[in-house]
Amino acid sequence: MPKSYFVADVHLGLTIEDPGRRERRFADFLRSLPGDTENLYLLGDIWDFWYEYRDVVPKGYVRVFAALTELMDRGVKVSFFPGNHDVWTYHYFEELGMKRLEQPCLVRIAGKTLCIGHGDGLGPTPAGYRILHWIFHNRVLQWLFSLLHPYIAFSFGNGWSRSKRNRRVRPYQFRGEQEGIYQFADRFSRRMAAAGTPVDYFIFGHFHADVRLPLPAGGELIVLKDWIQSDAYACLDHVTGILETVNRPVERPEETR
Ligand SMILES: [Mn+2]
Repeated sequence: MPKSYFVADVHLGLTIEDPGRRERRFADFLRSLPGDTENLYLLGDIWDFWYEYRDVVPKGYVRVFAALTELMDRGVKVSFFPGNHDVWTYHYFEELGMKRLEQPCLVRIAGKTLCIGHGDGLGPTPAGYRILHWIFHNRVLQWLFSLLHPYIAFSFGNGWSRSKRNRRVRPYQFRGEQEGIYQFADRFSRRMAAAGTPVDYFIFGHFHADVRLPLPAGGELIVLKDWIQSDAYACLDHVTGILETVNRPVERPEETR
């Protein structure tokens, strides 16, 4: 039975918990995808900080790239969205064979309509975030950043990401209907339903929360958990049309002893 998988926020390279173990967990997940997998959607922030130059890419993540290319060689279609931590991908992922998508993206799989993306900046968003988003996506600033020596660029990028993580002591509390992403999905689903093409599933990452909320106009908002303390993904069965979300907390080494 053909299937599509969705995953977000692995934050490869982030130096909390055990980054090496996180990479292995993710590579194991990719390798474990069944033979009838048709699509894999990477919903952003798979890398905690990705910055590529025209001819140079960051070192590391070899197991993940090997597993991804193995999947594509097997015929699985792999698509990715840039998240807010891995905005700066230009050609490399496409060179590997992955398809770049921009959010919010409508896809139709097995008779179901899905609206997918990373989820940052959709719906009402604080002004500070919009400014940061503009800075990150500005071509001139990106070009200026590319003139920095990688030693400086990566100290800056990794430092930014770590400071952002350290400021957040407790996991993010998803505010349900108050959340901009919910309001986006609510409005979008009403418009689509009125046009006669209702959305069945909205699937996003970014919030590091495990969420499934029914929408008033029909359909469901799904937010995927991150990979920092769990293995989390969603799977759409093409035959039944059912979307299953999995969130498996990682066993701590002291718990296995
Ligand atoms: Mn994010």
